[in-house]
Amino acid sequence: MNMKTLSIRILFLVTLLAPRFGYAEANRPNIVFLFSDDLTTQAISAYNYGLKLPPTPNFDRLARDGMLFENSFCGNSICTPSRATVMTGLHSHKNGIVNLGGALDPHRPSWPKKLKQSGYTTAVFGKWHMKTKPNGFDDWEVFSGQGSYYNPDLFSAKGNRRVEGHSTDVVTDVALNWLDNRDHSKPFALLIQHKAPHRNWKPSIKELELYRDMTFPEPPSLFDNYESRIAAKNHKMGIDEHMRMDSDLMMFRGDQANRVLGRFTPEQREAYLAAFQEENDAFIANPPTGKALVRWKYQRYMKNYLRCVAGVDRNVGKVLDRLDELNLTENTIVVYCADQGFYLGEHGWFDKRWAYEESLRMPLIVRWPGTVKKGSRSSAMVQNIDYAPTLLDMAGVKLDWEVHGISLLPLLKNGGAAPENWRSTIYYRYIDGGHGVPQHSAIRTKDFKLLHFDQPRNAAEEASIWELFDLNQDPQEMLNLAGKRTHATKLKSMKALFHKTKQYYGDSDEGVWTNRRGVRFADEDYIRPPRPRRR
Ligand code: SGN
Ligand code: CA
Repeated sequence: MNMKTLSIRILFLVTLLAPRFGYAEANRPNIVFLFSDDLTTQAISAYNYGLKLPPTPNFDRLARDGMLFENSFCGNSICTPSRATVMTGLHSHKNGIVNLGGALDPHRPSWPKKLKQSGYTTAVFGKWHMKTKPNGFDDWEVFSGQGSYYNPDLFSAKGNRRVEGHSTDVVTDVALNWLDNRDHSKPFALLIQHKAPHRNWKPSIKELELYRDMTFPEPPSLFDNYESRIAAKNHKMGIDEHMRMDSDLMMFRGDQANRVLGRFTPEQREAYLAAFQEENDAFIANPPTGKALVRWKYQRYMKNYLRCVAGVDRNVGKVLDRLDELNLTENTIVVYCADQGFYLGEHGWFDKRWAYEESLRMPLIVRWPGTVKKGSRSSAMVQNIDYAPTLLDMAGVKLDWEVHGISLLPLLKNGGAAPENWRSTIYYRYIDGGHGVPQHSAIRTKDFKLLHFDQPRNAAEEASIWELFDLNQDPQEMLNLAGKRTHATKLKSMKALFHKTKQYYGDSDEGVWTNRRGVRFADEDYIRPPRPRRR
């Protein structure tokens, strides 16, 4: 046998036996999936919207070392539905969760489940929010529902416990502890899912002093009058009318603090009261009214929201540092994203839900040393339906169920450039109905957006069920062009594209969209079984 034949035989043997001894596993990339709640692209300095908001050094560090997706969107801008899409690769009308109250079918395929089946060790910590127990994970410890900012209760297969501290720190620490003690013979997928910066914005005490003397720039549409956008007039998510002074803004009178800070330890409460005392006293002594009050609320909102973001950013840094220390950086894919975007005062709003830009966008940054070009940016249209096929593709695992999404691996390998015939339209559908946001579907292309409100709530809405925006001319979406003669041809072609896209994804205006209550699973499938339904 010559040397060449010998080495081929050895190689063959190694390939055959390696999986049994775990060698091949060592080369499969690990995955750290960092997910936060309601953390919007405007708040991430790497997205660079020129808003002069504080820098986010650790998100920026990820972007510098990886790829940032500039045109990343969700398919339904609300928590549970978006999370179900991330897990399954399917839009809401096909994944079983159409609104906030939905529960994930534990028997459905998902990317973590598939990774586990293929030899990964998998774990999820923090905000899960899909009611049923996380399935497809070796370990999980999650909140039930929204979870608490302070001293959260964590539920696991072993029961539940309360952990003292701020939820962002607690979740990171629990996750990093798992990382240290995991099954080292396998590649891992670790999902670290933060509650912050979800309402009611309660930053960690570590961040309470940040931005104290700063005045944030106001978005030009803070005092939007919704002219030409009839449905938006009936919103219930205004900073002026719907944001609560006590529980949302920490502006306490009387004994309100005791109720709002009910879960806090005496020390945490003391730190909170001290941090807001002076400003609150000044407010009570001379309460602003009208527009001045909206401005005051906007500033307080921004400070607390951005302090929560700073806490997530700090914890992202902690995770990246730990990967460095453990020598895992080179062979670990880090994905950062959030479940949807959010309004930071644009249109006078907080919250999300609308197919308008700020809540339609979804931050997405991917680092994979050696594969993803450092500091690259992709302008391709990507959506949360793409995550499941992408993550499996990156791990070399075959997808074995039908998804709506497409793997982003070719883009990741190619500096962000999309293959020919990449999608040029994304599809959106929202039905939850909370915060006065009516059911609507939408499509977005690079240059235009079309919204369709299919459940008008009054005659005025009935007369204005289509909204068309020119995203280049009007990036803030202030002028609905649907009724304009100048745009009649554009409206027609966008409507045709809308129907085609809806059909392409197998959606229709009937059926599952009216089944808001979803399927009821066995009691033991739930983190906490729901109360029996009234007849
Ligand atoms: C809570 C919030 C709402 C928010 C939903 C959905 N109210 O109900 O403002 O829209 O969650 O958020 S709160 O006063 O209880 O915070 S989601 O991120 O879970 O979709
Ligand atoms: Ca959310």
